[in-house]
Amino acid sequence: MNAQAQKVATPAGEKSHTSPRKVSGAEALILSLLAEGVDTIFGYPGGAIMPVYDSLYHYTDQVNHILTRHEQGATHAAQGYARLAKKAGVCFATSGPGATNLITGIADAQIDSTPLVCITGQVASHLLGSDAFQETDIIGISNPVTKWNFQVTRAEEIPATIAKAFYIAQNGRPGPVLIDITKDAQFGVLDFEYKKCEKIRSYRPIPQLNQGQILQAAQLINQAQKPMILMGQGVSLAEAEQDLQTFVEKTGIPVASTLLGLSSFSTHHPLYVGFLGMHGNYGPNVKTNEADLLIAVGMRFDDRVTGDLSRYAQQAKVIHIEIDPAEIDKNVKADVPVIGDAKEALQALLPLVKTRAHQDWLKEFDNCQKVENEKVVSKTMQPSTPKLKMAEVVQALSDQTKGKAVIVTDVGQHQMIASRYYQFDQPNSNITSGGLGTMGFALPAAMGAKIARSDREVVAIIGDGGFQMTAQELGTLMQYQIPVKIIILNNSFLGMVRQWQELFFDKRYSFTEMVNPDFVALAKSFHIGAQRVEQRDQLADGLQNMLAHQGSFLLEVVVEKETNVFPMVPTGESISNIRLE
Ligand SMILES: Cc1ncc(C[n+]2csc(CCOP(=O)(O)OP(=O)(O)O)c2C)c(N)n1
Repeated sequence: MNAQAQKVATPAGEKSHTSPRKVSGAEALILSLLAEGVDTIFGYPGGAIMPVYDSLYHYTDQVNHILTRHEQGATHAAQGYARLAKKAGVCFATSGPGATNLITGIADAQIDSTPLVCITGQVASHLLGSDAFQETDIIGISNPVTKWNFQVTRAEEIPATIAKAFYIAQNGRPGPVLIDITKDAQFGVLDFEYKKCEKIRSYRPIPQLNQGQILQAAQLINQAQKPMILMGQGVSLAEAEQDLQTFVEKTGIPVASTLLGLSSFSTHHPLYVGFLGMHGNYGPNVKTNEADLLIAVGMRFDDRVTGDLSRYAQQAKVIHIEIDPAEIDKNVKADVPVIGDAKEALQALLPLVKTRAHQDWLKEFDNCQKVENEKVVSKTMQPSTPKLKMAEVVQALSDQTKGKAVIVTDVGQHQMIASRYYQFDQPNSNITSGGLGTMGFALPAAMGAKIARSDREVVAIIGDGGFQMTAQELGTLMQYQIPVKIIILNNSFLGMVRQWQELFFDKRYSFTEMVNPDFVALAKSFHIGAQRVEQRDQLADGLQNMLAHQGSFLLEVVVEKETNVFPMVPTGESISNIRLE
């Protein structure tokens, strides 16, 4: 298809027209975003991006701008938005500290393949390199954590640069891009015309499937006696959930999920065998080291999943279905790489694979689950003390929301517990900071997710530590009346670090105990509904109140202070040495 000139949006009250017209660089940016279908921008203004904000003032009936309380909040909100909207999240920041405050979110988006288009203002071109007020080399700083970045110094470059930015962020393996625009480029004048980018000569985002690889993969699948599917976020990014289910049901192969893969396959499905990785389920971890075939779909063999690589699945053949060729053989050697889109690959494999059932092999997973139930789950779910445990809270939430809420987790023990105990029953329901493990992610990300999908219940599950990293975003929830539900699992500790101190540092709790504010009073000061639950018999009602509440609501649940998340693969260990207690 040929690139088409896009219809040009105009400020409220003016007639629309499609022919080129003279606009400022700042207005060209807004028009370009509108041409890309952007409906929401998360951002924070400042001197070097003021012309852009001034243009935005005239377009507020066509695009929604959310003023977050910190630029990091803007990036995480844009990430949450992108994950649920299935398109790039957009954020704005000024130069210098505004731009550097974006970096954590950008790095997070890069490692978790989230499409973002970040726009930063920059000092005027003649000041570049002079240590001008609020000048920072954001191109240099963001270089290692962006899929692409570019500095615009001339107004005329803006439409084509933005078109390229969206194309790169959203195609192939998605990721963040950063466009830095000097103040003179924002003030400059150009004839505005917008053409969407549909191709870049040197970049082929979706590699073409190789039929030979597909045939080889099908052959291995048909011969395998103990095959396992390791599903990652690539399934959701390719919107291949249904294709995976069809493939699984035909081949009878058990499916395990990485942290970011969760919710792409129903946890209630009989062929779902659990969560992989350091705090994953017992069965899928140990059985990885017994399987004769691993079919990795859109996952990258992260070290949290593989444990000691030299003892990882040495006995297994590996089929790696992956869109990014750089992931092939990076950590685990693929016997058969299938480079391409997960949906296309699964569809190509489907007619070539035999209908099978792996009853004996599945029974082994059932047996592992029994061991895990006895050693871990039952102790957690039938606690011997009056103190609430995180897992009970997550289980009760799972029951009350029937596994259909969007769960946004922060980082720590609560994240692992939520991932283990929430029973996802609907795709696209899990948003977390996986690769970077960024505390402070969940509150703003939940905000963005709710804006993207107001029809879905969005529940953020956060530790008392992580909550305080971006708690100021309660102000954003208040200002824009975004009805996000927040559960703080308060153990008055940086729980996950405390767990490591207990297990590996002889209980030297060095700076992990926290004295916390009154979270309920804090939420109320932002006019957000709130309640504290301390007793088991208050939990069900507390959750019900939270879910029934019309606006945003913060439920603080005081949980056992010193509790550990098991199973656990100690760092550097083989996944076969997973500890149950
Ligand atoms: C920005 C950032 N700083 C430090 C860490 C290291 N870290 C990982 S988990 C954790 C503790 C989290 O504590 P809390 O938020 O209270 O959650 P809990 O583990 O108690 O559920 C820390 C400090 C991190 N992941 N991110």
